[in-house]
Amino acid sequence: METARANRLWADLIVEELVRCGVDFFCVAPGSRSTPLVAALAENKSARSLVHFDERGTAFAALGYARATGRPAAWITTSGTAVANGLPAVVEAATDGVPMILLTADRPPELRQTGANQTVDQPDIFGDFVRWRFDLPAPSLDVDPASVLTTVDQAVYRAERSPKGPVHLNLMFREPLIPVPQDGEEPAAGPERWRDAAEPYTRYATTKPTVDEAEAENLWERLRPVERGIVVAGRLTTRKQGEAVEKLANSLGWPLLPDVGSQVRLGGDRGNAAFYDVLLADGAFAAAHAPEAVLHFGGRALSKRLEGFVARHRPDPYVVVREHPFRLDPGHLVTHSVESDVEGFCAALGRAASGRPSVADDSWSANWRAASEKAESVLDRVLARDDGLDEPLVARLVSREIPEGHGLVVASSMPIRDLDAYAAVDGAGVPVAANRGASGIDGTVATAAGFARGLGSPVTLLIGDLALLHDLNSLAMLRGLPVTVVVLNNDGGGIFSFLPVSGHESFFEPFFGTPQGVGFGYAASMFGLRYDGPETSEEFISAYRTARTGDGPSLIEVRTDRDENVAVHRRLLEEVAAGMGEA
Ligand SMILES: Cc1ncc(C[n+]2csc(CCOP(=O)(O)OP(=O)(O)O)c2C)c(N)n1
Ligand SMILES: [Mg+2]
Repeated sequence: METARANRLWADLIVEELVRCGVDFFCVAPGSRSTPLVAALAENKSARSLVHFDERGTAFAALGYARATGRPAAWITTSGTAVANGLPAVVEAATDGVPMILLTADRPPELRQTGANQTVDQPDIFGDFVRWRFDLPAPSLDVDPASVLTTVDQAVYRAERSPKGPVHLNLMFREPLIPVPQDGEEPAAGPERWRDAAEPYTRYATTKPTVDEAEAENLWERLRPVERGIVVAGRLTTRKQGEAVEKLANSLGWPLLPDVGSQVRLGGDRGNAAFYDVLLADGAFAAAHAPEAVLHFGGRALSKRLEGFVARHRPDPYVVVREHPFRLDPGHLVTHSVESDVEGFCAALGRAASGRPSVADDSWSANWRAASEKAESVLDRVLARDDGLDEPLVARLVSREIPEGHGLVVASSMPIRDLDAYAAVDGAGVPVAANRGASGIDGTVATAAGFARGLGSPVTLLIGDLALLHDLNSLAMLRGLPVTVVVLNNDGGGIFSFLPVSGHESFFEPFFGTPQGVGFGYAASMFGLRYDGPETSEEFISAYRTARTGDGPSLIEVRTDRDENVAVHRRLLEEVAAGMGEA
């Protein structure tokens, strides 16, 4: 009975200490070895949970939750392959700096490497994708319970401090896993000073990487003589960060190129060069707008054209500012790398610049802005020409129709590229989440479920058919959540039709196009989602408006054709280039 009591005590300590540290959302899949943790969770009044049968989905839900709140969620699993199913989300979280607490139940040492059931070598299973890992001993009433608390405190700190990311606690439990309730028996208790408080046992002071004022001054010395610089807002985690970058760009007089993940691409400042990706497809524009310098904030920007454009012109200085120490320089072009919190850096550079103002060429940023506005008006004109639906149009309609206060999750592949390139600037400035650390097409529905739980508001998910099939079972997580899934069903991997391999007719279709010939109406009814299949933009707007006002989940399926999609994209870029020529 001692063992069962110790299991319960340690599980209670772990769950309660996580809650005290601000980690009060738990993503759970059923299993036996994790019983003590789940029992503790179920009885903790401040803890909330999301329960789903697939650990890959619960891990991505934890990721989506952290993307919405900036705080880690805890992921609870049983032992064995259940743990391995967390790897895709852990890879994404590690690559994109998203905090997460992984609590994996395990068998005790005497059962490891013995052929015992559902027992695998799991303490180091996530390798270097976790910021910290710790293999706790099996619970025992002989071990100081404070050691459990300090371990949890350290785990949360390591997940949340820079570089943020996943942290793994492997938790062994010996049977019996849970005490049989006994009348009048006192539960085993934690340390006294902890029991009497509501605080974590060890409080960690929060830290942020900040830039030294002298460094900011030096940097400004290098940037000040630049007449033609650009500011790139890559993937940022909050709208406040995006706005700080916008403000800095405006005060420098440099145009801002906002990536879809910058939190200011949608509903951002009208002065931004929001259509830079479309503009850079125009050879004449790109040749006439070579930047001398680049100031890049946050994660990688999505646009391949921007990457190529910058690589061709080799700007110097090329400054990268992000909140982690890792290299962000696939083209090996960066001259200055700054690890700093984004808002702090913008303020410091703004201060440095206020004494010695920028010499930026006014017509330079005015040109970018005017060209971007012109590009958008051409796009509107071309897209309005026929009333059928195509993929760029759906991305544009979603960006215009999504209401303030909602959230948007975008899948990898064409949906995020279309939103990046074609989203309207006059829509709502909603938070945008996308798994672009490792750019997987997996776990996207689950990410949207976690994002909706974290925001506590309705979410739209824009996704391709293969990405939706890949995570189909996560539709079960949407029950009761106001999530609208907009699926662009082009019957396969539409992105591959843009690549040179599409010219290889002998093997392209079976190995890359991979048509599945499915419709999502049956999936919608299987998982209890409202379903619509609009064919015109008017029908789409009406279906979307109905869906987004509902309390529950909906699925809107738009059927498109992969070859036609390539033609539509080509036509749009040609018309914009022609329109720019006229201007
Ligand atoms: C987990 C994972 N497997 C494979 C890929 C490679 N991949 C990138 S896009 C894509 C096709 C996606 O198809 P769909 O979701 O229908 O979007 P579309 O390309 O049609 O816009 C694939 C397989 C990936 N990024 N992630
Ligand atoms: Mg597709």
